[in-house]
Amino acid sequence: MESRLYAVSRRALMAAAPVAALATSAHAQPAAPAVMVSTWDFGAAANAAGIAARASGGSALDMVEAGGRVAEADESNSSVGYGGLPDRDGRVTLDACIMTWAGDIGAVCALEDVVHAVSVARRVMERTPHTMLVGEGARTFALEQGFEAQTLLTPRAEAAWRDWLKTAHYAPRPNSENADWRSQGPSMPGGPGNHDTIGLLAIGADQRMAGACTTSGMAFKMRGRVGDSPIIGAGLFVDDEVGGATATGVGEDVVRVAGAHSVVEAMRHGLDPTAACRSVIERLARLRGTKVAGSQVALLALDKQGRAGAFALQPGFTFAVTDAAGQTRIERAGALFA
Ligand code: SD4
Repeated sequence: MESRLYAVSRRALMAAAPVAALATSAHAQPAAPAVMVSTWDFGAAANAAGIAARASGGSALDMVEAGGRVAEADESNSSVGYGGLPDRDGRVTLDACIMTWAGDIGAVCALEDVVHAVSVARRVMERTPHTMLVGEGARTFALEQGFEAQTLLTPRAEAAWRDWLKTAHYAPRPNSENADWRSQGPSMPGGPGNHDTIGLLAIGADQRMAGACTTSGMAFKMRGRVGDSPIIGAGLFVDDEVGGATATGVGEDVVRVAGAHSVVEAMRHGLDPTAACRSVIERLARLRGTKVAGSQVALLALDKQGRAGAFALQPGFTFAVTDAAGQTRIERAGALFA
């Protein structure tokens, strides 16, 4: 794997240092075992919140929830929670799921008006006899649970949607989550936001693992469309004997190969996290051939030993890896179509 290692102090991360700031402080670090990983460079701030939760006695479940909430609350992130780009009808709809070491799971799909979808997913897990609530039912449940209703469509997201309406052409662009890709302007792949999703995996101080995934889904998707992110086994899977995995990119393609579950099974059979992710990306490419030539799918894994790895269809996927001391490095995954 090609990797860029950026040393970042926990304090800087707690201040949610912009990822551009990370890029200027590059120097290689000996890699300590990771206790938290998350997708994309915006995962650095999420990991900082997770590490803070761990330091104050929180479990792996608390870590991934805390991290997911950071991304959900970040207005500048056009792909998760508040500020997320809407569906083609102009409505922001959120998908999220969460999974523990014990196989407890909860998920929400197409949740509207409630920003912390990851926390609603946790409530579904903890307070209902079910594992997944969708649409109006999810919203009603969230409000009953005391979550506040708020408008998630920001003026910026609305403007992007109105601009998109001029052509109404649906075309996911790879890697738009990355600050460095965004800064290269709209002509680059990944210019204007269309992909999204933060996937998080953590190992608690008690060595138990949990994961979460939260997204506003593909920008300008059809109303009612659900991707991989809230689907256990596709966008997220954790097996406390082995490790966990999460996915980002075109959800339709992740679901086809049960992405996260397939990665965990590959690790169970002895592959390290990078090789496990690679094996599933290669399988997707064999299955779909030229149909995935222009789209992005990226898989990220963390095993029980604290080894992190990732692999993607296209170059440009980055992920944040944090050790128990709160040191974070941003790595760039290898890619099939590099
Ligand atoms: C989805 N997998 O809704 C999400 C989108 C995503 O990076 O991850 N984009 O299909």
